[in-house]
Amino acid sequence: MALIAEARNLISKAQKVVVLTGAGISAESGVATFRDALTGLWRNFDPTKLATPEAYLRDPALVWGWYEWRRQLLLKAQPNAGHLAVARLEQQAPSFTLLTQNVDDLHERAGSQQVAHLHGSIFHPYCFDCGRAYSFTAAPNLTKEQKVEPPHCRFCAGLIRPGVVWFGEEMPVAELNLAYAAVENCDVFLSIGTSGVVYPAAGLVELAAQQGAAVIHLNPESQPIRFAQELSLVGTAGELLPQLVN
Ligand code: BJW
Ligand code: ZN
Repeated sequence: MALIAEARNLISKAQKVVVLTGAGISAESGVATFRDALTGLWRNFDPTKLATPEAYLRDPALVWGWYEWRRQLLLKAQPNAGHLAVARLEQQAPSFTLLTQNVDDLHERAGSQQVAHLHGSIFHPYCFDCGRAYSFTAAPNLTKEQKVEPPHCRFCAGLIRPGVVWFGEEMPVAELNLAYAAVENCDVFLSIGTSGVVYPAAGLVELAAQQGAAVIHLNPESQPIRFAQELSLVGTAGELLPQLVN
């Protein structure tokens, strides 16, 4: 059986489906993937070096400017056929959990009802000191590599920070628990557009395979096969997902 037909068959028979998405699902919406950003407009900066609490405290205006610029791009981006297919799958599967590593809101805008954001949201900044949420007022209007002074908290004057999970920071407990519970007894685990290098999210694939789920990767780069029931579909999310979901 062709791999795509095999994957369709596994998904249509599954009682419980878990989907894990990474930056690749938003690539066809014009959003640079995390590691592709190394060659993008902020090419003079390594994203893995900007996405840490230490980097932010060292140069808040640089890091806040990077997030403001990305927020500006996201406000103009639209969900693509991949996000739409994931939203349809949520309606079709008897039990469904969507876990995303993405800090964008394109799944929600495509119609997904329940989205667990493992790495937080670029649209929900909060105070570094007291933890209170901060509300944006207007969309930024930035050119590339522009520093922007971050706002301060109106309650305690602390520095406002992006609402994302940086390297060395703990993932939100509720989302992580939901992820582990969903993976524990799923039949199919669909991993879409992620390089699978960032933990603990990357470890969910192994957990799913170890408890007997079929693992399906969807990525333009062929993924190594490590488990008995593991398929690697090579192609983009926007091309392949509509073929997997009616
Ligand atoms: C397409 C496509 C198309 C292209 N269609 N596909 C165990 C082992 C080793 C290290 C660790 C470990 N446990 C923890 C660590 C340390 C660290 C880590 O994992 N480091 C590794 C890099 C080595 N992890 C952490 O620090 C985590 N925290 C933690 O563990 O805390 C423990 C703790 C406990 C108690 C107290 C305190 C702490 C936190 C990790 C947070 C990650 N955050 C980021 C930044 C978010 C904010 C932002 O966006 O700026 O999240 S990093 C970045 O990577 C971002 C992403 O969500 C994440 C994953 O990237 P993703 O989505 O896979 O994107 P890319 O770009 O890597 O890949 C894109 C893929 O798409 C590619 O495969 C393309 O081929 C594909 N693609 N076009 C489909 N059209
Ligand atoms: Zn505060």
